Amino acid sequence: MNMKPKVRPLWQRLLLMAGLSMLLVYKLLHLPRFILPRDFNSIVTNWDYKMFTKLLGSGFTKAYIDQPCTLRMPTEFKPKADVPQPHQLSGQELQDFYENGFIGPFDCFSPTEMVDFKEEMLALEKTKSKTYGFVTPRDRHFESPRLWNFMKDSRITDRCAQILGPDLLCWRSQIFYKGPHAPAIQWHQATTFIVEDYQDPAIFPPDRSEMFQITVWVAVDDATLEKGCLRFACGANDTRAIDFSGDSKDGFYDASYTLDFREEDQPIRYVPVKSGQFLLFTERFVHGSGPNTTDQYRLAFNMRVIPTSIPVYPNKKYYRSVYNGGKYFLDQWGVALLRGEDRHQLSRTIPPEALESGEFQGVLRPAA
Ligand SMILES: O=C(O)CCC(=O)C(=O)O
Ligand SMILES: [Fe+2]
Repeated sequence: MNMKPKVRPLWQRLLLMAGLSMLLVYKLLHLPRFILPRDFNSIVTNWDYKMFTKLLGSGFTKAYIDQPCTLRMPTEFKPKADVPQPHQLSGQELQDFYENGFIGPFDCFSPTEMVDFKEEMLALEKTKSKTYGFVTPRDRHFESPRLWNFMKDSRITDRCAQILGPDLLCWRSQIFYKGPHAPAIQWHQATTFIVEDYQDPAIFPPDRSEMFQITVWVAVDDATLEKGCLRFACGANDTRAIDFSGDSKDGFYDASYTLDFREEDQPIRYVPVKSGQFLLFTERFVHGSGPNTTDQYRLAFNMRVIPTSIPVYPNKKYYRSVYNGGKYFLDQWGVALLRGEDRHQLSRTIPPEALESGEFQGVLRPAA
């Protein structure tokens, strides 16, 4: 399903509601799914009852932004991996991550290192992706060994390991170019990334109430308040609904909606990040970034990090993106091992040599 369109005419909504109600009955009665076309099968399999009732109850004007879940707080804040002392997170930092949704900024690369990397990123962002065949900011680490080397820097990955465990994958990266006077990035959140096509999640954590993913966000330029640095709604980790009947002026790239969320309900933290520093945050918390009110652009990149025990896009050939419009075929996509060892081998994987050279060399496939 595509979340992009505005609310449809009443007759179409009635038809959609009838169709979705049938799928709900199908799910309730546990009828055999294999006879259903793939799209319907995916909805019956992957949608929670809450997702059905939100969309049906609102007359097709509201939906959960992603697969709904609430974070379970750990009973103690202990690191899940041993790392060298300079990269160690304190118990307080671990607790802050769970409570506020982010930690940092941490110093990492020098502004000088960022200077000509910036030129490479800007050029890459404008060219067609060899992986997907069109211009997209996604997954350009497959083509840029320098970007890949920054991503797997131990100052970053050791910190992630203390939250997620020692063996880590990156399943997606993205370049974030925010042009001069670009608008805010709408308040948003994501859990398993079913948000892309509302059929299949991208990632399949065994327990959604755990902390199963980290976003690493690296500032290539200074991300000041004026240039639209990131902002976080501290504590807002339960999955919200979006209302797509309104006429939201803000957006998240190609998507337009209003999140069921009020800024005054929790502290909002604006987090300026200097060139070469990074933040760790969790996409499940409500976050966004302010407008760029300056004449200069703001450049950053992010990556999504998970433990190797989580499968990504199993049996999925392509997905359609709401946010970065387009049909993303996955035959040249794979996860990339950032740290440790991948003992599980659950997902298609880009061979390390390909990441080092930036040349596509096929994708390693999990055993059937
Ligand atoms: O760079 C931004 O402004 C937004 C980044 C973001 O939302 C993300 O990395 O998940
Ligand atoms: Fe985000």
